[in-house]
Amino acid sequence: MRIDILTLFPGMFSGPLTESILKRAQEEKLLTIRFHDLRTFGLGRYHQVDDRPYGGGAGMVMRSDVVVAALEAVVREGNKRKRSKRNGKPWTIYLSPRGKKLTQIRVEQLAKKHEWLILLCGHYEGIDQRIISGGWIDEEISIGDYVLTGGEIPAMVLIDAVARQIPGVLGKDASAEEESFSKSLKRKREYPHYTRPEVFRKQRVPKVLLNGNHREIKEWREDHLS
Ligand code: 4FD
Repeated sequence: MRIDILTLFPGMFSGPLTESILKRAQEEKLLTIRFHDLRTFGLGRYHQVDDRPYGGGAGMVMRSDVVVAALEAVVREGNKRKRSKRNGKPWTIYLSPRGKKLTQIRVEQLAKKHEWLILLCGHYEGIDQRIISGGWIDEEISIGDYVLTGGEIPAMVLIDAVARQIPGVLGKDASAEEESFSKSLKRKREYPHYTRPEVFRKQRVPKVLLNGNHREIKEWREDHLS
């Protein structure tokens, strides 16, 4: 999967995407992430990307001409590379607190349906509405009902959730576990988990989990679903 990120703060992404599982996924070319600094497309001497809202009010709005220039440049560049591979069309997502709430179901659909995602991270009060009404955005997504200073952290959440659905990104054990966890999420029921040490601050792991009797363990878990 290829993911292009349009952001005013590409530096914010350096941490989480270059560690652990996401790092390996990129090394193994299962995942390619590219960053695009929106300021590069800004206008004039100060590379202006935002402006005052028509009709007045607080805050600033990201300019349609700047954002669309960036989106079109990213699509053009993406189409040049690796046309041989099944690149498909990009699916453009705008991260916004007004978007549709992200769920595990939607994460799984995105990973399955799209080989190429473009993520637009908004700032200020948001983006000019004509970017959305003009058809440059396929989907507006929110990671939850709260407001953050920008769409960067939501973009990272989305990337992490989608990346671990790409075949080969998680180890074999983890993906088997994933399947049942994902199912359990869907019915929102879960059994308690334990790992070493066997005794922690005087609390023991339930004895049944230590005896290796899989039928008894299965029963115990069924009896202890949340
Ligand atoms: N809950 C989320 C996404 C973005 C964001 C922004 C309008 C503010 C939270 C558009 C206002 C974008 C979320 C940037 N905060 N902040 O997914």
